[in-house]
Amino acid sequence: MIQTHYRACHLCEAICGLKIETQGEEILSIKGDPDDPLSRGHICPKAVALKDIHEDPDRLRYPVRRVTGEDGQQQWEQISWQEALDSTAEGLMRSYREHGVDSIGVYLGNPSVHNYGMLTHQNYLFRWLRSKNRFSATSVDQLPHHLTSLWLFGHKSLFPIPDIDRSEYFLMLGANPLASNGSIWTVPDVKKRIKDLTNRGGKLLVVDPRRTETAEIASEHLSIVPGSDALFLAALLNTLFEEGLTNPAGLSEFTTGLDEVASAVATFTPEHAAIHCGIDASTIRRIAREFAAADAAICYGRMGVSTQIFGGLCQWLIQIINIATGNLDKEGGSMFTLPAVDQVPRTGPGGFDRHRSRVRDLPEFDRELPAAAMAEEITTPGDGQIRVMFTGAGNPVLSTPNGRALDEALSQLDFMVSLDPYINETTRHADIILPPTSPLEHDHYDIAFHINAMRNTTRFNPPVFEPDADKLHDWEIFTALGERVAAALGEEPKAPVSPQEMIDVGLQFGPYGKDSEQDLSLQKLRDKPSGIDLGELKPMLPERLMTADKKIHCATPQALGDLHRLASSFGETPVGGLRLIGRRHVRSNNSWMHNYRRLVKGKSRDQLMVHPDDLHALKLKDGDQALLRSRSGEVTVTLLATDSVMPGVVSLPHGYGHNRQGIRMQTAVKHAGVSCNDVTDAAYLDELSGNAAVNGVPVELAAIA
Ligand SMILES: Nc1nc2c(c(=O)[nH]1)N[C@H]1C(S)=C(S)[C@@H](COP(=O)(O)OP(=O)(O)OC[C@H]3O[C@@H](n4cnc5c(=O)[nH]c(N)nc54)[C@H](O)[C@@H]3O)O[C@H]1N2
Ligand SMILES: Nc1nc2c(c(=O)[nH]1)N[C@H]1C(S)=C(S)[C@@H](COP(=O)(O)OP(=O)(O)OC[C@H]3O[C@@H](n4cnc5c(=O)[nH]c(N)nc54)[C@H](O)[C@@H]3O)O[C@H]1N2
Ligand code: SF4
Ligand SMILES: [Mo]
Repeated sequence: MIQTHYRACHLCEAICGLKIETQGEEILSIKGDPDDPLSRGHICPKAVALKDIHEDPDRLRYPVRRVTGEDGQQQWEQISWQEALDSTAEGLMRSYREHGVDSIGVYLGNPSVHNYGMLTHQNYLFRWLRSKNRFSATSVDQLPHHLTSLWLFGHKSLFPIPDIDRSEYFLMLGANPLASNGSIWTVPDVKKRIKDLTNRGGKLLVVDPRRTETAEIASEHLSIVPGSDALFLAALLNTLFEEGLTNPAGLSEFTTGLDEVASAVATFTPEHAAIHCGIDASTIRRIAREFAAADAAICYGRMGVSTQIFGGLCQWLIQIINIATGNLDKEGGSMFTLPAVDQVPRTGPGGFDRHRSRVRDLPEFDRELPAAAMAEEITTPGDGQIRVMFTGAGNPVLSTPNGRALDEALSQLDFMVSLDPYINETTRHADIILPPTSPLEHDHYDIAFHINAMRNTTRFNPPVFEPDADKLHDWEIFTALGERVAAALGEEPKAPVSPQEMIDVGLQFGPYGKDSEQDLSLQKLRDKPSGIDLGELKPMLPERLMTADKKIHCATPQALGDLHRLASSFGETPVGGLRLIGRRHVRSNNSWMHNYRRLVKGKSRDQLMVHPDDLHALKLKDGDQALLRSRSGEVTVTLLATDSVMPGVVSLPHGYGHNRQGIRMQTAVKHAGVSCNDVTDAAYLDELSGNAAVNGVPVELAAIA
C-alpha cells in the first residue's frame, strides 16, 4: 500500500513542507507540499537526500566502540546500547571525579538545532555536568546576532526578520540566500520572493566580495573588501545622521541613545570608508539616501558579516540603521515573529562575559566559550584542562578555525564520545559513537526556526517510519545518559517527558493556545499535517521587548567601545593582501552532505575561486594546483579562474577535507576536497564577540615548487 506522509524538511532553515510517498520500507518519492502555508510547495535539490540519508549504508545503526585490532589498526566493534551508555557515563564520571567537571568539554553542532529532541532534552544530561568548557557552532556562526538582540532587545533570540514580501528596498550584506535558502531568516522560496520584490519596482542591493547567485538576480551588486563592512555601515549611518535622514518615527517613544550613536559615528565618513571598502563615497551616500527614502526598507547581513573580525559591530550597526530609519518593527522592514511555541518568554535572555576561557581569556556567551578556543583548552595543561569531550551533531574538525590543531588535540583526550550517525573527521577520534535514529524515524517540530520565519506558521509531523525497538532517538540517549550520571552522583534524575508532550504544553500555553481563538494543541497540529497559518508578521513593539524597562537603548557600551577598535584598525591607506572568504552551494550542507551520490554528482565544487588578474600576477592559471597558506596552515587547492570574485579575494567552500584516515563515508571520501578550516586561523576572531572570523582571512597563494 502506498502511504503519503507530510513532513517539514529539517536540513536547512527554510523548513520546507514535504510530501513523502512510501511503500513498506521504501521511499517512493519526495515532493514539495503545496499546502504548507510557509513554503507553498517549494523545495531544493537537498530534499531528496532525506531518502539517501535514511538508506545510507554508512549511517551507523548501532553504537560502536573504537578498538585496536591485532594488526595495530583502529577498528570499530558493535556494542549493545546498555554497554555503550554505561561506558559513556563511566568515562564522563571518571574525569569528573578525578579532574572536576570542567575537564569535560562539550561541543554541539548545527543539526542539534534542527532536531527538536536534541534541544528539549540535552539538559537531561548537561544539568548534571555544568562545565565551563561548553562550545557550539554558534561561535562560528550567528553569535553576533544573539549579542545584538540581547543588547538592544533584551533577549538573545529576538531577531529582526526581513519582511521581504511587503518591502521596497533591501540592502543585503554577506548573505547568499539563493545558495543557503536563508539564514536567521526562514524564507522558503526566496528566489521567487526576490523576483516579486524587483517586479513590483522594489530594489535588492547585494554587498558581497563575490558576485553570488543572489547578486546575479539583484537590482545592484557592490563588491566590498572582506572585513571592511563595519566601516561601510558606519559611513551609511554617518550619512543618515549628517544629512538629517533619520526618522525613528513611532520607535522614538521607547528608544534612547541615538544621539550618542550619532556622535560616535561622526568620524566615520564615506570618504574614509571608501579607502578600505572599495565602494566610493558618493555610492555610500546614494545608498543612505535611497534607504531613507524608501517607504519600507530592510538592512540585513549574514555569515559574511557575522564571521569576520568586526562581526559583532556589523550586526549591531545593521540594527541601528533599521532603528534610526524607523524600519524596525514596521511592515516591509525588519519585524519580530510570534511563534506558536514561544521560546522568548520561556528561556533565559542569555548572558555575556560572565566567565572567560582559561587559556586565552575569551568571553562566554550563553554559558558557551568560543569554539576557536577549543583546541588550546584541550592541549594546555593545568587546572580546568579538557580531558574528555562529548560531541553531538557536530564536526568541529572541519567546521572550526584551524581544524587541524583540533584534529590533533582530539587524539590526545583521555576519553571521547560522539552522538552522531557517522564516523567522520571528528567522530573517528571518539571511543564510543552513539548513533540516533534516522531523521525520518522521529517526529518533528521546529522549535528554532519558526522564531526566524518571515511568516508565523506552525506544523508538527509524526515519524515517517517507526524505528525498530532497539533504536534510540537523540533525546532518549540524552535521557538515558542523564539517568546514569545522576545515579553516579547520588541524585534523583528528572522524570522523562517526551519532546512532543513539551510541544503540546508549549502550544497550549503559547500565544495561540488555550486563551486564544486558535486554541492550538498538538492534536490540532496532527489534524493539519501541512501546517497551520498564523498570519503575516505584525508590529509588536514595545510589548515584545524583553529589556527591563521595555525600551531599546541604542548606546550599547560594548559596541561603542568597539568603534575605537574599528577606527584604529583602518588608517589612511588600504590594508591590501589576499583575503580568503567562504561560499555555499545549494547541493551541499556544511560538512556532512557529501556522502549522497545524487548531491555530489556533476562538476566538482570545491575549487578555490581566484580573479584572473590575481592569477596572472602570480603566473598561475585556471585548473592549476597551488598552495593556499595562512599563518596557521596550508592546503593544496585546484584553481578556478572567475571574475565573480573581486581582485584580492579568493573563495573556498568549507566542509570538505574528507581525505583523512579512518573515515567511513565512502562517497564523501571520493569527493574529498580540502578543508578551508585548515587555513582559517583560531587566533583571527572578532574581539568583541569571540566569534570566529572565517571570512577575510589573510592568505597567500603560491605555485607548487
Ligand atoms: N570556514 C568556514 N567554516 C564554517 C562556516 C563557514 O561558512 N566557513 N560555517 C559555519 C557554520 S554557519 C556552521 S553552522 C558550522 C557547522 O558546523 P558543525 O555543526 O560542527 O558541523 P556540520 O557539518 O553541520 O556537522 C554536523 C554533524 O552532525 C551529524 N548529524 C546530522 N544529523 C544529525 C542528527 O539528527 N543527530 C545527531 N546526533 N547528529 C547528526 C553529522 O553526521 C555531522 O557529524 O560550520 C561553521 N564553519
Ligand atoms: N546549501 C546550503 N545551505 C545552507 C548551508 C550550506 O552549507 N549549504 N548552511 C546553512 C547554515 S549552517 C548557515 S549559517 C547558512 C548561511 O547562510 P548565508 O549567510 O546566506 O550563506 P553564505 O553562502 O555563507 O553567505 C555568506 C556570503 O558572505 C560573503 N562574504 C564573505 N566575506 C564577506 C565580507 O567580509 N563582507 C561581505 N559583505 N560579504 C562577505 C560570501 O561571499 C557569501 O556570499 O546557510 C544554511 N544553508
Ligand atoms: S530549502 Fe532544501 S534543504 Fe532547505 S528546508 Fe527546503 S528542501 Fe530542505
Ligand atoms: Mo550555520
